Order: sequence, then structure tokens, then C-alpha cells
Amino acid sequence: MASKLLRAVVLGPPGSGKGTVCERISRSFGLQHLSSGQFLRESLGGGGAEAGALAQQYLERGLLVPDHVITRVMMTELEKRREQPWLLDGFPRTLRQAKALDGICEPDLVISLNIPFETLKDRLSARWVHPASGRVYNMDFNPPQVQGVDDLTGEPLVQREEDRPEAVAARLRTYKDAAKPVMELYRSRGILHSFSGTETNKIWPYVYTLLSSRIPPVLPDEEH
Ligand code: G5P
Ligand code: MG
Repeated sequence: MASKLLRAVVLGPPGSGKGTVCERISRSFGLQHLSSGQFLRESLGGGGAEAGALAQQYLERGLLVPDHVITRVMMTELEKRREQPWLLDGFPRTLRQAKALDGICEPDLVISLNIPFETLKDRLSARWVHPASGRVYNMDFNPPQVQGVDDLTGEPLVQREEDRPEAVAARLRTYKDAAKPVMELYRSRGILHSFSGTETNKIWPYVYTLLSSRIPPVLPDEEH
């Protein structure tokens, strides 16, 4: 069924809520959530994988990894899912990446999260993660049940190097420069939908409505 093969992309600066929104979309609409940052972090634990070793230096500083590295990682994952609907979180982030993605499949729908700089800085410094699973918490917005530990495993949470203030400012600058032509490309195709605000919970109903017009929900929008 054509609607089941929806391919969507969520764009947004670091901390804009891509992961949070994608998780909700994935639960409500059954799309597979594919996070480029998560794939990169997994490849770091991959025992000397070339892409992993290279990526680590960039990840630690909150810089974009080179296009060919991330593109190879993402193309491998997307090739495995040729016949499936998906939702990309964090890819493409540059024009080159967008062109590489077009080579596999042009996205049907692009969601852009437009969040003020101050809000992003506050959020990122309150973020803690469970490294093994990639589960993300926020001490204000989405705290763990017990402070400092993962809800499911009870293992300790850590703060990513890239969430320190200097790294955050650098990430936001890099993002803006690289993302502009990507947004222009998708805008020119008429598939870009931008959502502005300071709270994911307020943006979410609009995202839900947009997605509902394209694909039947598997879960009603009441749990969020
Ligand atoms: P990632 O993993 O893609 P970023 O930097 O793009 O990382 P990040 O930091 O994961 O994005 P996000 O997914 O946009 O942010 O946002 P999130 O995690 O859902 O929310 C951020 C925090 O705010 C969370 O704690 C969340 O709970 C909280 N929050 C959400 N909504 C609200 C709200 O309404 N209110 C409040 N108070 N809090 C809220 O990429 C990591 C690195 O990988 C490399 C780069 O080095 C990158 O830095 N990389 C790539 N490099 C090149 N090209 C690519 N395509 C790459 N992809 C990844
Ligand atoms: Mg994320």
C-alpha cells in the first residue's frame, strides 16, 4: 500500500526535539525511527570499525562527521529497508547528504523543527543519556524515575561530551550553515513543513495532524 511506504525526514538543530518527535511518530504511526547519531554511536562500539573510529573524534567535539562517513553508514541502513517505510532523524544534514539520499529514495515529507537558540542551550545542558540503549532523559522535561539511573536497566546515566556548553554553541553554528541549503531544496519541492515553538508538547499535535493526513495512525494521540 502506497501510504504504508511513507518516507519522512525530521530536520532540526541539536536539541530541537528530533529524537523526541521521532519516537512519538514511530509509536503513533509505526514508522521505523532511524537516527544517524544513534547509528554512529553504535558503530563506535563496533570493535574497531573504520567509520566508528573516525566518527568518534567528531562526535566528542559535537562537529559534523564528514559526509562520506555518515552517508556510507546511512546508505547501508537504508539499503536494508528498501521495502519499508522509515523516518530519518538527523540525516540529511548537508546538501551533499540530501543528494546522496535522493539517489536511494526521495523523501515524501520533511518536518523541520524551528526552536529558539536559548531554548536549545538550556535543553542540551539538562540532557542525560543511557549509553547502551541510547535512551535520552531531560532533568526538567523527561526525568528518569530514579535520579541518575536508566528506567529499564537501572544502569547509570551520563552526560555526553557534546552537550557541554562550548560544544553546544559550535554544534548550533555548524548546523545552521549546513542545513540552510537542505531546507531550501525541500522547500522548493513543496515537501517542507516547518514547526516553530519552544515546547515539543505544543508542536506535537500539529505534527500528528500532518502525519495523519498521509498515513493511518496505529495509536490515537492521547498518550503524549
Ligand atoms: P544526533 O544524535 O543526531 P543532534 O545533535 O542533532 O544529535 P540531539 O542532540 O540528539 O540532536 P534532538 O534529537 O534534536 O537532539 O533532540 P532530543 O534529544 O529529542 O531533545 C533534546 C533534549 O531536550 C532531550 O533531553 C529531550 O528530552 C528534551 N526536550 C525535548 N522536548 C522538550 C521540551 O519541549 N521542553 C524541554 N524542557 N525539554 C525538551 O547527532 C550527534 C552527532 O552525530 C554526528 C554529529 O557529530 C552530531 O553532533 N552526526 C552527523 N554528522 C554529520 N552528518 C549527519 N547527518 C550526522 N548525524 C549525526
Ligand atoms: Mg537526537
